[in-house]
Amino acid sequence: MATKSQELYQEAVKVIPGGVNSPVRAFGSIGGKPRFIKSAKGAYLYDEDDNCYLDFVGSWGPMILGYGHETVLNCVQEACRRGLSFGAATAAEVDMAKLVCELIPSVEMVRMVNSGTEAVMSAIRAARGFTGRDKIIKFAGCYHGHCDSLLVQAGSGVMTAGVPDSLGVPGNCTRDTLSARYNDLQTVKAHFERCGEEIAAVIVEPVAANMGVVPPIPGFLEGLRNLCDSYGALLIFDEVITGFRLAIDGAQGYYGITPDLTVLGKIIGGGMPVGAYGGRREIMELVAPCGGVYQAGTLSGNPVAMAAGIAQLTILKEHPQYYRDLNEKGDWFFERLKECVKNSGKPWQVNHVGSLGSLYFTEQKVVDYESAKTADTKVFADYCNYMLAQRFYFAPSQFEAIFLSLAHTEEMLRKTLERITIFLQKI
Ligand code: KE4
Repeated sequence: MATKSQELYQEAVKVIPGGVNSPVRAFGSIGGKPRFIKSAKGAYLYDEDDNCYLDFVGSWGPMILGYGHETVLNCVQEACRRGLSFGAATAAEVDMAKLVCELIPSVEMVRMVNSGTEAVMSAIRAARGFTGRDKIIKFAGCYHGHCDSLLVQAGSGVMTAGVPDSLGVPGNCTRDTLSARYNDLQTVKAHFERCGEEIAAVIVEPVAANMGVVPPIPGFLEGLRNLCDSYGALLIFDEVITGFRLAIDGAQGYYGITPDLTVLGKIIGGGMPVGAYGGRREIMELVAPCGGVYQAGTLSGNPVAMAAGIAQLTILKEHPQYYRDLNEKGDWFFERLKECVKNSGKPWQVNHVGSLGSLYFTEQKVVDYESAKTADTKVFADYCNYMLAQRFYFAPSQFEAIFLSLAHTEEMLRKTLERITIFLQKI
C-alpha cells in the first residue's frame, strides 16, 4: 500500500522538476524519497501519513523559535487581514529596517528582498558598483545561493578564474570569480597579491554551514578583514544562516569582526520569504533609486513577510537569554554527541558553533571543503535513513547542518543521542 507521501511524489514529479521546489528536498543524496509535510508545531513535523518527526532542519534555519510560534502566527494573521501586498511603501518596512539597523550595528542602511540568493547577488552588485572593480573572492564549499557568478566549481583552479558549476551559466559570468580555501588565508593573500586592485569584495560564510558546519579558525576572519582593508576591497559576510542565530547581532557580533556589507535571510523572515542586504551607508546609498546600482522587486518588503520577521526578531531581541539558552543547548548536545561517537569507538568527527553542528563520517578533522569531502556519504545516507525511520528528521545531506531550536528540550535531545548511539553501535 503506497503512502500518501509516495502518491504525492508520483504526482509531483510529473509537474515539478524532481518533484520538489528546491533540489536538496528530494532526498536524492541519501537515496530516499521526500516526506510530504502537512504541518509542524514546536520541534515536530507531521507528514501526510500522520507520521510525527523530531525535526533538526528547522526549514533550513528560519524556525529558531520552533514551528508555529503563536505570537508570530497572530502577527501574520493580522497583517493578512490588512492586505497581502500593496507594492507601495509601508510602515512595516520602516519598522523592519530600523530593527535590523538597531540589532546589527554595522548595518547603517538595509534593503529587503525575497531570498538569500537575491540578497547575495544584490550585495555583490553594490560592492562592484561602489569599488568600480569586478572580481569577487569566494570560498570552496561555501554556498551563497544560485546567482550565476557564484555557481563556480568549488575549488576549481584556486589561482584561476571560476569555471561554471551549472549548465546554463556562461563562462563569462564566472570569469571574475576567484576561489580560495576556507580557513586558509594564504590562498586569499595570493589572489590579492596577483590582482588585488581588481578585487571588489571577499564574500564568506563567517561560519561555513554548506559543507557541513566548519567554524572559522582563530585569525581567519580577522585576516580577511585586514586583507580587504589593505587592498581597498569590501568584506561581505553572508549571514543568511548565522544572522540572528549565533547572537542577536549574528556571527559578526559573536566573533567581533565588522564586515562592510551583510547578507541576511531565513530567520529575518520568520518562515516567510525574506532576504536583506545592508551595511555602510556610503555603499548602500548607491542602490537605486539613490544611486546607480539597480535592484528592484515586486514583493520586496511584503507586509505579511515583514510582520512575520518583525515578530520573530522582536521576540529574540526582547529575550536575550534565548541566545544563552540556545548556545548552551548546542554546546551540551554536540559535546555529548562527540562523547557518543568516542564511546562507539568510531573515528567520526563533530563540528559545531552554538546551535549549528554536523556529524561527519570521516576520521579527518574537517576544516575546509577538501577535508569535508573525505566524509563517507554512503554511511551518512545509512545514518540519515535510519534516523528517519526512527522518526528523527535530519537534513538529507552530509553537507548541510543540524539546526537546534528553542523548542528542543533536553529530553528530546537525550532520546536523539540514544538513537544515534544505537546506530553507531550497529555499523
Ligand atoms: P535562499 O536563496 O535559499 O533563500 O538563500 C541562499 C543562501 C545564501 N547563503 C547561505 C549561507 C545559504 O545557506 C543559502 C541557502 N541555504 C540552503 C541550505 N544550505 C537553503 C536550502 C535549499 O537550498 O533548499
